[in-house]
Amino acid sequence: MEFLQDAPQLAHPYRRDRLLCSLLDRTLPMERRAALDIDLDALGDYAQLAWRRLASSTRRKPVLTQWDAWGHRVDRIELTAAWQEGPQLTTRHAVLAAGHEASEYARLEQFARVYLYHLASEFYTCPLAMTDGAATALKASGNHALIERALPHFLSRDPATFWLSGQWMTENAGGSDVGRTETVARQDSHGQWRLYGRKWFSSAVVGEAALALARPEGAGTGTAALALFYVETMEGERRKPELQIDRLKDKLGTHELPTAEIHLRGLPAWPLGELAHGVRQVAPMLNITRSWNAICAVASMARAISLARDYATRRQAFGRPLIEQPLHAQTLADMQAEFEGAFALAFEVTHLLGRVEQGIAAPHEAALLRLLTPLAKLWTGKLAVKLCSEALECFGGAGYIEDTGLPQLLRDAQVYAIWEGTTNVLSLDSLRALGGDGPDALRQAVTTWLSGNDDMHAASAIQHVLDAATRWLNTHAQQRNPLEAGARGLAITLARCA
Ligand code: MFK
Ligand code: FAD
Repeated sequence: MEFLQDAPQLAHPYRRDRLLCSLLDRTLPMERRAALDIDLDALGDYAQLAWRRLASSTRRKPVLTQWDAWGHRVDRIELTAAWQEGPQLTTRHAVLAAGHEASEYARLEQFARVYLYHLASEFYTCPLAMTDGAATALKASGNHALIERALPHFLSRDPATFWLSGQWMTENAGGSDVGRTETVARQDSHGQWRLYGRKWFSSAVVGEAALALARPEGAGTGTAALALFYVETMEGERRKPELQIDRLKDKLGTHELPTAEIHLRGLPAWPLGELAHGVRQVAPMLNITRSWNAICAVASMARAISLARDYATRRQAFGRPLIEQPLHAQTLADMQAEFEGAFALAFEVTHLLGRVEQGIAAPHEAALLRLLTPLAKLWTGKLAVKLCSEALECFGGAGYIEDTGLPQLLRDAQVYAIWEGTTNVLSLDSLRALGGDGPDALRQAVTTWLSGNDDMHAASAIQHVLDAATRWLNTHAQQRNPLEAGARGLAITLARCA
């Protein structure tokens, strides 16, 4: 009989995830832990089902139809099955709404759901992240009319009323440097603001709303002159004619996610707050989507390692299963160690976020959250690519073959480091955060951690890194160029240390 290799099987992503289960067991009060179990179990089941479905599916890209047979502009997008199931699953298991409950654990519990749902969702988590960010930015704006209008949709637990929001920032002239935004906001004769311009990347183009940066007509140049607007995209069942989808991007990965180039031709818009400092107003959104990015990057690592570990028990080489080859086992162990550090950091951010949002965090925890958010995003983004690449190699040639479903892991992982602020931009953002109480906050966190921990060796190593970082920051405080040139090295060091 000819030899046939067993395919890797996906262990239950929730019940077999030692890290997630032990984090939740030791952090959550018993009743909350028990209540959460049902959703996590169901999302884990869905993830397993989606992995099996991957093997038999054919079409993996959304399709845009711009015109109907009679010449009407329709801009209709057909979505993949997972995307069509997205609103049902999200609302049934409160993937988004749970994060806005009044509990310090709300964010941790929400992100446990996100972690399990992400890969099965085929990056439906991308617009979910932006919707969560929009809800958070709206709350921070204190704009009661918009809060009453949009939040019941964004946080809905009913698919019939659930809305997605986009985040329209990037333009041709600048994605990192949004101060170069060319989109103009102009008031019509009725005093209604309308947006005119082109947004170069819009990932939730099927959403019902968006937050968009635009320059009020006559305002000056640069970042501070930008305003932040809320827009709606649909008129009943039809897309508003003032929003045109030019085309869907042909991307390296995230194929199921419809990322579009769009034109705004007078789309009605409402300012969230003052008609300036739009980036300051959108910052709460950025920090939320960056937390999602970190958790989703960690979810990609978990998937890659889980499959590689399983395969190592099924594949034989040189007379024994790969898992019994010392060097292969060591390779997997090294991957696991890096993954566990990233997991701990990303989930620490979500726990801090919950405490800060509920107003129960100590001041040093708020400063710590501000610093750890970019660090977690930038470090997990890079690590996901490295670990997914390593995991593919664990399958040998099979890891390079499309219909194993494995190459997609690597292609998709590449996006984590690019969107929501590239590694460099986030390294510079960490400098922004370090300019405040960042170093002291880290130091205080270490002291607090030490009081419940007797690992003196780790503590002194961390203190040593913090001392070196503080000395370096002080030395270069007045020299912007060397400070920026070293920002990535500093950020990665601090992230690993954290
Ligand atoms: C599946 C995983 C889920 C992920 C989904 C993601 C979907 C993808 C969607 C996108 O990619 S959306 C586009 C994301 N774009 C970016 O992230 C932009 C990247 N560029 C930056 O982050 C720049 O640093 C930034 C545009 C924010 C600012 O650059 P500037 O022009 O140099 O502005 P400036 O003057 O430094 O900052 C303006 C204000 O914002 C300042 O406050 P003040 O007005 O009070 O002085 C800053 O302190 C504040 N700020 C900036 N970043 C902040 C922040 N405040 C809090 N937190 C931050 N992170
Ligand atoms: P640039 O800003 O031109 O950056 C080019 C390079 O220069 C990068 O390596 C960057 O790190 C580096 N760089 C820039 N400034 C500095 C500096 N000061 N110091 C050192 N290095 C620097 N955007 C949205 O608004 N909404 C969306 O829905 C959305 N969806 C996306 C979906 C996908 C799949 C992708 C790939 C992108 C999406 N984006 C979206 C855009 C994304 O946020 C931007 O591509 C990203 O912020 C980078 O901007 P840019 O492409 O203009 O690159």
